[in-house]
Amino acid sequence: MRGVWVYRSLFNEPETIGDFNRLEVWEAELSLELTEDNRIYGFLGERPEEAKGDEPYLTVDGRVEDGDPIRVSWRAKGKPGSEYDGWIYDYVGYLVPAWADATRPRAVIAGTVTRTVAHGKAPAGSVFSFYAVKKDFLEPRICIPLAKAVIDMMASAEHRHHHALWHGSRDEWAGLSAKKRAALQSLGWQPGPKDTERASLGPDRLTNGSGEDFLFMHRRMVGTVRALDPSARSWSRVPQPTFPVSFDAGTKATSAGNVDGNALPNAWVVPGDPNTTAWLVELRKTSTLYSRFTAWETLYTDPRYLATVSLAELGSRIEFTIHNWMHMRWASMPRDPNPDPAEHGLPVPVGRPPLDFDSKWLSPEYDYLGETFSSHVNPIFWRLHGWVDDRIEDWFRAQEGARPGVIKRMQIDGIDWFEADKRWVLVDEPWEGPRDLHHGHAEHGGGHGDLLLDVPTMQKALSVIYGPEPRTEPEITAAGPAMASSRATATWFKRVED
Ligand SMILES: [Cu+2]
Repeated sequence: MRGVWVYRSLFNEPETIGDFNRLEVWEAELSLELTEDNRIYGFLGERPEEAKGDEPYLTVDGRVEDGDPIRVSWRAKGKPGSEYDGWIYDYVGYLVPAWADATRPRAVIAGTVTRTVAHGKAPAGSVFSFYAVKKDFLEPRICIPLAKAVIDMMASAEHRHHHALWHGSRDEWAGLSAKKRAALQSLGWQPGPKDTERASLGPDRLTNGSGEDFLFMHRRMVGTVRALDPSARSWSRVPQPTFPVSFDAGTKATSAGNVDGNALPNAWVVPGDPNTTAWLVELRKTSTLYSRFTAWETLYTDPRYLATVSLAELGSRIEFTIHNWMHMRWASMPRDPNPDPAEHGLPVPVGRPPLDFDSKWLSPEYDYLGETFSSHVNPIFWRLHGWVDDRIEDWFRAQEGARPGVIKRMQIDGIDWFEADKRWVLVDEPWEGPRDLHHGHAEHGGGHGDLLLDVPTMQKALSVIYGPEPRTEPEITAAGPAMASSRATATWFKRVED
């Protein structure tokens, strides 16, 4: 029920009239929000190109009742002081059944409406039919787009493969066989220095420095994007729920459904995976926002807590709690980016298979927040990672308060960072991926080379991680869409209890 609908009401005309225009009563925008106790509320009104703030509309208040079909009823009342003042209409509708074989299912409410109170020459007791058709979720890429330079860079094959492989290598390392580890090492894609790798999900994840890798690598990404697009700003706080439409002065029709860019997309069903499906629902509840997200945010901004943890522990805890949960709360169901109109936009509820390297997935509209190949193409990623990055300075201030002068600032490869001291900062060279030691930038010093972003090599490394066991030698098979992986959701941001 959540979302924006096109509402259409029709006369109950019993004779054939041959002209559908004569059946029209009203076409308007219906917006609905659903609470956890099945109350619905919202607006019904005509949406101007740009609201002046004095438009009439009706406010909607009602209930959803479970059943087959689902029943929905509401009363709409005209806005006081407007030309709809005093209007009262009552509605009963049903969510029409879905066809199992429908290729492009769309939610529709069909029902009946009555004028409960007369207004003007319109008598009470008139009855009309209506149906409402659900609009697509207004994606952040449309309502709060990133600068073209950012999209071009982040949607490139190099950056997509780098982000996917960087996360995949450290997330999967602890569970890889010796052969797979050797194969990744031979490609230079082990997470961290060879033989002292830093797995992000191993038993020592809070103390091995992987959390510093997480904060450092994303600090560079955030800096790169802000240099290209200064409007890519942080969430200063985890966004509170807001109503997805507004009739306030200046509100543009193009923002209806996602007024501030932070609107929550609906959950979806992941076939064969009831746990993930339930998690997607749970994540979107306001009660989960207040219990989980707010509790984490309070902890990770509390100087008393921040003064007690190493940067590595903080990074790892943030990564696998609020960070992963923010990714999945704001993720909207992935859709096929295939330019062929027959395929384009079809639901892909399990997302891109991790070894499907078809060029269609490079399309800028493939910006699914739930996997690392695509999340950083989504505008929400930069708000979310801005929030994560701001915790680094909170941590530094808390450390300064508790033990002034102990943590020393320094730059590493052009990134503002901290000197390793084996207690509060564990790693002196955070891991970003393999580097070309022969072609370093002199100004970065320290003999650090450029990051190696060779796509065929990165595809081989991803095939090691997500593909079948290598045979005897660390010899790699060519990657490609034909190489089916059994790990359909391996690259999703995970639920890790902490
Ligand atoms: Cu990332």
